Amino acid sequence: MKALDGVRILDFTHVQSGPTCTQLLAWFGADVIKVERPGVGDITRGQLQDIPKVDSLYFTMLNHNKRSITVDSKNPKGKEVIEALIQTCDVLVENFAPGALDRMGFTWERVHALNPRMVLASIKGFGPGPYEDCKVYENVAQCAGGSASTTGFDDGPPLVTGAQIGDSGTGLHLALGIVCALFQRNATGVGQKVSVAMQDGVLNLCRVKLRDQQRLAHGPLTEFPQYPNGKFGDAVPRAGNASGGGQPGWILKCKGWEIDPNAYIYFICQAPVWEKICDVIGKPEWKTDSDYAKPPARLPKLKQIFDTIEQWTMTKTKFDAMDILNKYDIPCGPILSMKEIAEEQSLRDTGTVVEVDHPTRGTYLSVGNPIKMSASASEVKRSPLLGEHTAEILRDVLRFDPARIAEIEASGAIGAPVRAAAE
Ligand code: CAO
Repeated sequence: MKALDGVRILDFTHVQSGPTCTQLLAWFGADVIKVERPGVGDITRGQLQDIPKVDSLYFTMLNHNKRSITVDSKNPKGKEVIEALIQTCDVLVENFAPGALDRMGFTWERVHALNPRMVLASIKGFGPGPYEDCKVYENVAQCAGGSASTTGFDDGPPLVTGAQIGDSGTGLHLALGIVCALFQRNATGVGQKVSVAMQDGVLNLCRVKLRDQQRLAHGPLTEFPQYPNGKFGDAVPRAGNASGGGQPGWILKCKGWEIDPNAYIYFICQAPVWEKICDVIGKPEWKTDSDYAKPPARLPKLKQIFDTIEQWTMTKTKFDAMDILNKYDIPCGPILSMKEIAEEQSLRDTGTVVEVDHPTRGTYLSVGNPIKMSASASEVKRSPLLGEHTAEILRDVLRFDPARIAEIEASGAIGAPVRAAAE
């Protein structure tokens, strides 16, 4: 049994943010029916294609464990199919541009009237306000949510991060909202609207920076590299690789850094292990020197301290440094490349990195469910081909009879279902 067995999702999502959400729900056992435009499908099927005419990794890695039905939701017969799906499903998830679902005729009032138990879950770029009508992609959300202005080095421009905090981060938030709404429905019997704006999702992940904005009113941010010699303006500056928490940290070079762009380690000068750090790096005198012994005394000298520690880390590979530092409980982390992560056996063992077989692509690597549950194991099943399950959903989920299916097919509302080559 899986946690969300019996929950059926009408998945109107596309690109990354929404599909992340519905993929998670599918991993927990929900029956996710992805609605796609006939002949076109989710635009990501054809984006960043590495193999011609084969669903891209962009698509396959965000749409595992789902079924695909092609329906033209603007065709009257297609609308009938969607309405029937709304009446059969528990949740409708969408991340269209603002107003697109309403223009299709599926306003909250209409959805609620068709199925009062349905939860309608939406992602938009912005919440109500000056930008509510804007279309938004990942990096726009990172910029508007406070991430870009606080990422990078002080003497450089704002930077976006590789982690997809705008898209995948917002999908995660939405998934939690959906599960909560379903939980509430158990008590009330009635669905509700759940909305997450990408700007809000990013800001939620940048909460510590809004913390720092308020600390700034009371003096310089002493853990930032700008302290004590640089200038602080009236907004939180970019902190380089400084730690966002109360323990100073920085990225330091390791052996081989001249040729390997990832020969680095993140090193945290955690106060409780300061004396061990001093011993490991060969500076035992710092243990008793009043200029170094206590955290406040170290704050103005962090650059010099990290430079000294780096002299030690540069004599070790990042993995050797990690082994040594861990023996002393000194918090640190190697900078792992995607190649190293892909090859890491322990991630394969836990199902966090999985090999998936696909009928037209062959085998590829994906990220499995990072949330592990003891009584709801996730198995990663390949993404559906475009319209692969159209016939089965009309027949088995909606229980339409052959005559009705023929009528819908003749209307052009569902296109031509494609079947898996290997099945
Ligand atoms: N049948 C018929 N029409 C369909 C359909 C279907 N099955 N599925 C989608 N469409 C139509 C929509 O109704 C819409 O038509 P109208 O503009 O006439 O109403 C049209 O396809 C395009 O939808 P869209 O505007 O959402 O798509 P886009 O490619 O222009 O914009 C995006 C993409 C992501 C910018 C926009 O959807 C958006 O801002 N979404 C909210 C924020 C979000 O999730 N962003 C993350 C994207 S991942 O980086």
